[in-house]
Amino acid sequence: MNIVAHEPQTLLGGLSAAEFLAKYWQKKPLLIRGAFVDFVSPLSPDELAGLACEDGIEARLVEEHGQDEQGRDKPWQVSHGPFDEATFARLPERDWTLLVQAVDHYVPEVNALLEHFHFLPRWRLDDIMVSYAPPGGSVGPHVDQYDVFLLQASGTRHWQLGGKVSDDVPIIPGIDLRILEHFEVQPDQEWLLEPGDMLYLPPGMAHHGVSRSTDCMTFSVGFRALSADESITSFADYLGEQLPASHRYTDPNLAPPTHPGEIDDAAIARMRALILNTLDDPAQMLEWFGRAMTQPKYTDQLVPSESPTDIAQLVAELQGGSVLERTLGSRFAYRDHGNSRATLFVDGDGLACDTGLAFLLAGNRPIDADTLDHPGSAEILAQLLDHGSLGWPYADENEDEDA
Ligand SMILES: [Mn+2]
Repeated sequence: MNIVAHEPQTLLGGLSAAEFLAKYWQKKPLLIRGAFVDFVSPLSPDELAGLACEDGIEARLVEEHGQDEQGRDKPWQVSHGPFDEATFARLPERDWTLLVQAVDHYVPEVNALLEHFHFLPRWRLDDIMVSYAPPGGSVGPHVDQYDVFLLQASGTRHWQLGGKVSDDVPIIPGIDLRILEHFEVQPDQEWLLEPGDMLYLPPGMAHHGVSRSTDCMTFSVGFRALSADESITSFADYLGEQLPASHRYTDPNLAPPTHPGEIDDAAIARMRALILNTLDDPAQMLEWFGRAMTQPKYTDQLVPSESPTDIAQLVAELQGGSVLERTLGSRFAYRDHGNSRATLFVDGDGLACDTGLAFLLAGNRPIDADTLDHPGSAEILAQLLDHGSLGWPYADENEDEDA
C-alpha cells in the first residue's frame, strides 16, 4: 500500500491537532490540499462494485434522471444492494453514484486509514463510506448530521458548500434521500479535489459534490454522535434493567389535596426528583456510555466462535509466536479506574480488567505473547475470541498464498 504514515500536522494541512480541534472541529469546514501525499487508492472502482454485489454489505445506487420500478421518470432514484453485474451493465456513462457503507469493515487497507485519525477519540469514528461516480455523478446537495472528512481517493470531484442550514430546511419530497430544495453556494466555497486532498465538514453544513472524472472515488470518514433522543432512551433502558421494582414514586409527606383530581406542584417535584436522581449516576452512565459507543455498526460482522476457547491452548499459540487480530469493525474503548483496574468496552459489552491490558487492546499494538504479562489477560482474550471481537489471522494467510 502506498500510504506513508502521517503526523496530524501533515494530515491537517500544517495545523496541530489542538489547533484543528480549537478552530475547526464541529465549527467550520477545512480544505486540506495534499493531506495524503502521493495518495493511491487502496481500492479500485471494480473492487467497490464487487463489494456492492455481496450479501450483507450496505450499498446504494443513486441515479439522477432515473426511473422507478414502474418505468416513470424521477429526478432522483435510489436503489439498494446487493446489486449484480446486470445492474452495472445497464448504467449510463454519467450522472450516477454508487455508495458502499463501512468499507473499512471489509478491506484491511481501507481500515488502516483510520490510524491517521488518532487525533480524535477512536470511539467517535463510525465508518468509512466509499463512493464511486462517473462524470456528473452526485447524491445531490444535502446536509449530514455528522462530522465527516471527505478524502478524494482517485479522480476529481467538485465540491460546493452552502453554509449551515437549520433542521427544518425544505427537502425534496418523495425520494429516499434528503436532497435540499434550495442550495446556494457560498462565496469562495467551491474547490476541485484531487487525489490526496481532503475536506472536513462539521455537522449541519450544506454540501454538494459532483464527479468530474471517470474514476472519481471519495472516502467519507464519518463520525458517530448519539442524539439526545437515542441517549435518553438507551440509557434509561440500560438503567431500567437493573432497577428494583420497589424503587418507585413515593409520597410519605403527602398533604391533604385541595381537590382530589388535582396534580399539584409537590407531585411533579417528587416525580422529577425520582427521575433525575435515578438518572444522575455517573458510574452507571459510564458503564452504559462505553457500551453504547462501542456498539458495532453491523452486529452480523461478529462471528462468535463455535466452541469456547481452551485457555491453555490460547496461551500456547501466543507463546508459539501467533498474534491475535482485532476483527475489522470491532470497537474497543476503556475507562481507567485507577489502581490498575479498568473497564474494557468491546462491541457493546463491558469487561473489568487490568488497565495495562485495556490500554493495549483498545490501541493498535499487536496482541502477541507479551500481552500475557498482564494479569488475567488469557481469560479476557478467550472471552473476546469467543465473542468474535478477536480472531487468529488464518484467513489472511490463505489470501497471501492465493496472491
Ligand atoms: Mn454528505
